[in-house]
Amino acid sequence: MMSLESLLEKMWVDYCQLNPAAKRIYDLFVAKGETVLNDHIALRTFNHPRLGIESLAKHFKKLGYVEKNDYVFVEKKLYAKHYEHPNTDMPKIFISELELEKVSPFVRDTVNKLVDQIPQSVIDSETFAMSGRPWPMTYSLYSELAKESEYASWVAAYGFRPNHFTVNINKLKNFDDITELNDFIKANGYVLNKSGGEVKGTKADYLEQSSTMASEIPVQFDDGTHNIPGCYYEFAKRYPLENGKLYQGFVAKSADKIFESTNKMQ
Ligand code: OOG
Ligand code: NI
Repeated sequence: MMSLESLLEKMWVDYCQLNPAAKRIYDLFVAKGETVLNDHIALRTFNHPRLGIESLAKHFKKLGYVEKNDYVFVEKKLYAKHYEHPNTDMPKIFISELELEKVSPFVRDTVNKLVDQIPQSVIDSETFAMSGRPWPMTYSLYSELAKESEYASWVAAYGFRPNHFTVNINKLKNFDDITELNDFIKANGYVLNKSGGEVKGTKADYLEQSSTMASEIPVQFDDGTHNIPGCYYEFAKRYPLENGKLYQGFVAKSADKIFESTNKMQ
């Protein structure tokens, strides 16, 4: 079995290759003398019986991760859970799924047909979380899905791979304040997600978050190569609970806005 460290490293390499902008931001922190640690990594899927959250989570559970809280996103028709590792230096894993019983028959039927094409061996492989798109996809079908659910279209186009990595601000030396970090990111030419304000959450929520808007990257479809939003980079600062320990959960009303970081920029 692959070690957790090598799986996370493979996921990071896949993410950087696909999203050069995220890697450039990481390099900006390194150039400032930072050691960048990840607060969490996020994955997306559909709640199809073969593919729900558990199909991704099972690989992380084998490597020691434990299920913690769950989150509901009524309007976006999403449900999510987060997982923690006993070694608190390891990033948390946040896995969401689109609730197929709540979407239109078009999206549901399309997704069911896609899922029928995945061999079980891919789902059961220890590298499933970075295995990419296991089905054929056209840009026109991608665009139709995006009209109803940007989330559905993102998973249809990219398949299974990290949606984002998240810089743990608490472990940075040069940035204490999330707005200072945001200014640094913007000064270097990157666009932040402004939905609900650039900083999502407050100290009273024990979690402040911000994220870049995913830049468009070329994706090969069966009807040609098209630029579509890829992955984004997130920044998270955690605050201590009354017991002195840093809050480790997520904040649904903030996450709801963070999801929009892969929307097409207007
Ligand atoms: C996940 C969005 C939520 C967070 O940290 O609250 C999130 C996604 O875009 O897949 O990552
Ligand atoms: Ni996140």
